[in-house]
Amino acid sequence: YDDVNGISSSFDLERYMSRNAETVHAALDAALTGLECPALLADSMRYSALGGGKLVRPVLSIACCELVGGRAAAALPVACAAELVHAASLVHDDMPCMDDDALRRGKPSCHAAFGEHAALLAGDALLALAFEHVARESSCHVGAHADRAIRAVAELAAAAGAGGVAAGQVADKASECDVTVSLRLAGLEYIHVHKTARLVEAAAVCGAVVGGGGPGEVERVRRYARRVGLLFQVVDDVLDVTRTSEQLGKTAGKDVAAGKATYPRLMGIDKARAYAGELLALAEAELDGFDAQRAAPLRHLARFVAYREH
Ligand code: GRG
Repeated sequence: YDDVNGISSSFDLERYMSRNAETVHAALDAALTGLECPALLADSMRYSALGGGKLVRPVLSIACCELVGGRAAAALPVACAAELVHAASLVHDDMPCMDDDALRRGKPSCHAAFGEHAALLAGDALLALAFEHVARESSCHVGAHADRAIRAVAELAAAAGAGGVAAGQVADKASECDVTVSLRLAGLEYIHVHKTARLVEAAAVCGAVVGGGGPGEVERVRRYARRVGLLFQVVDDVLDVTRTSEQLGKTAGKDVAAGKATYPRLMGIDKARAYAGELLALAEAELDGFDAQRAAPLRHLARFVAYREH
């Protein structure tokens, strides 16, 4: 351990991510196997939920469960549920009535591959499956903590709905047509906190809850994850600018090209970078009271989000 931050320099984040992502992928695959529904619905759901996402939210659930002393296996149902909500939101986000994207993760988006009706319903069904999965998995094991599962379902539902992702998306869409909203920093922050950070936060909180974390621990996990979620977006905006100028405007970042509000646009690139640094420091500070070894994955994850180059 380096004695400044109490963090192992030998910790291998890539290995930790890929090992846990593999476990999550297998569990998601199982949850999406044997669905009793028309093949079009089952296929479009599987295509969208198993289609090569990085599985950051589920790995975060597992890391937060382990942070508070829980076993990784206890976090698997909520980890899968967080990814299912995320997948549902991406399917709907790509639809013609939203962002109208033909590509997702380098492949045809769900509506491009299966048609609009199927995509709308695949999103609906993935969202419903998220909650069914947690409820079902938590009621079928001896010694399962139903109280924790109920708290996790409430947390995830709050993050997906009117207090989270859906609200963020409505605000984002409104800002596209309303110049005054799109130019205000508070408006931009509202969009990212709700649209992106809230689900990252819920994934982390659910992990800590099912891991048996106490109220204080869960709150520190919440603040850590909210900051990392926002950090992800600030860094994304900064990278969009660097990528754009590197490529001399050849293929400008989508948001920049569309003239959307971004952190560098509203505060300048240097201040946006400084803000990212602040968010990283604040996120890491929330981990200070935890066991250094258990917190190592989360420290490395926050730094990875901050320092990634694409
Ligand atoms: C169905 C819950 C629900 C909501 C509908 C369409 C909509 C309302 C919300 C859109 C939410 C959205 C697209 C947020 C952006 C999230 C984001 C940062 C995506 C990129 O996340 P990564 O990098 O993606 O984790 P991968 O591909 O790795 O999964």
